[in-house]
Amino acid sequence: MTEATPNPYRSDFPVLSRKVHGDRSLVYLDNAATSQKPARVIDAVSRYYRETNANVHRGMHALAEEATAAYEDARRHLARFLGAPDPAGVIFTRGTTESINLVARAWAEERLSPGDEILISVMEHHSNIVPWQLAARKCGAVLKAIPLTPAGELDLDTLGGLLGERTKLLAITHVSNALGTVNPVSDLVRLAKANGARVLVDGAQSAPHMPVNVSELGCDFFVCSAHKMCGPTGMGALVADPELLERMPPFLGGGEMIDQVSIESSTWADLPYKFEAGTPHIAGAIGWDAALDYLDEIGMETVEALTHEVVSDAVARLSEEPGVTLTAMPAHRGGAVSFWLDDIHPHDVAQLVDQSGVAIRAGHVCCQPLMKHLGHAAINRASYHFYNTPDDTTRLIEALRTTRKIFGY
Ligand code: 7TS
Repeated sequence: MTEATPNPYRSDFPVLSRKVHGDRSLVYLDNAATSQKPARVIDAVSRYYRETNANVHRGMHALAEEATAAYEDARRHLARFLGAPDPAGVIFTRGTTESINLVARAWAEERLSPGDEILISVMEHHSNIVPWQLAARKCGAVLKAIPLTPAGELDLDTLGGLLGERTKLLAITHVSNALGTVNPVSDLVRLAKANGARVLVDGAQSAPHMPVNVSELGCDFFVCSAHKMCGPTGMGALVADPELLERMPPFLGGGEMIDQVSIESSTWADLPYKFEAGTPHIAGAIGWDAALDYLDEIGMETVEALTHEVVSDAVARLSEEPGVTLTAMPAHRGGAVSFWLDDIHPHDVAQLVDQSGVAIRAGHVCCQPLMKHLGHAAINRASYHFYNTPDDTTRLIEALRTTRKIFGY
């Protein structure tokens, strides 16, 4: 059993000190769904509504100017955080899902012809599958998927047959939300680009846990969500080369995204506003900025090292635990560890574990094609962040043992 290790960041998160089901102290292992928020992010959002609240980019008064400055500071900050050279290429969206839909609609549907191919993988979240199916249906493109090895990694031996001259887009997750696998995206970007394909990297599960530099990755589109990065929900981004975005039509029409409007036609605003129709999630941007400040102070190398440490310990102990079968053993793993407990239904497991105060996820975790590959309808998933500790895993394991007893194992 691992000794309790003090984690200096845990106390920054108010919710982590609460109890559930009476007197059970909360163990939060559902960070892949959404991370918890440190007090300073909650305070930044609250301060914005208390002291500043105004619409951006249109007001001619003090509050509107302050709100606009704070909103644009957040954009510049995210560009720096992700290594994007130009904030004009940072489009604020509602999250990863909306960002991918934006690219599917404004790039894929516009650029692809019948027979062109979009390559994804079997481990993708539905958000990185369904938008491409919708786009493919409209433009006649074909969707193909890289299969997986038994360890839960991309089967790179198949790439020779899948990545060809018809491949116009590779849309791939950086880190799997279900298996935890960290994919070799730099190598994949190089290979895809050598074949003349564009690349979208789904960074929903990488940006929260590791240093990401989109310029070094070399991808055309990078997408992520604030709420998995200690920031607010309803907030995310698409990061792309402004030159590429310039050549794409708008995704949504409305206020903010126009230059001139007549009854007959309209012209578009400059980037990034062309893709930000309507009043944006101003508090979301401000909260995200505070979250990025927090992550900057800790350092993403430290975030990655802490996550790696707590997850490696969890993998080692869960692998030895009677009745537990891990779904994957990738060589490189992010924050997620998924498993089955004997043949107990994952929903029963999650519900019983919750009675002990331990929050994990059960189900297909928005990865039904992956479930088909695994041959199960559902999994259990414990997903960690840098503020989790080995004690959390101990509580999970105790709760799993209780669950087994209840089911007569
Ligand atoms: N891509 C990946 C890899 C994800 O993990 C998620 C969310 C998304 C896309 C969609 O992000 P959103 O912010 O637009 O919803 N993943 C999960 C999860 O694993 N459990 O709940 C949400």
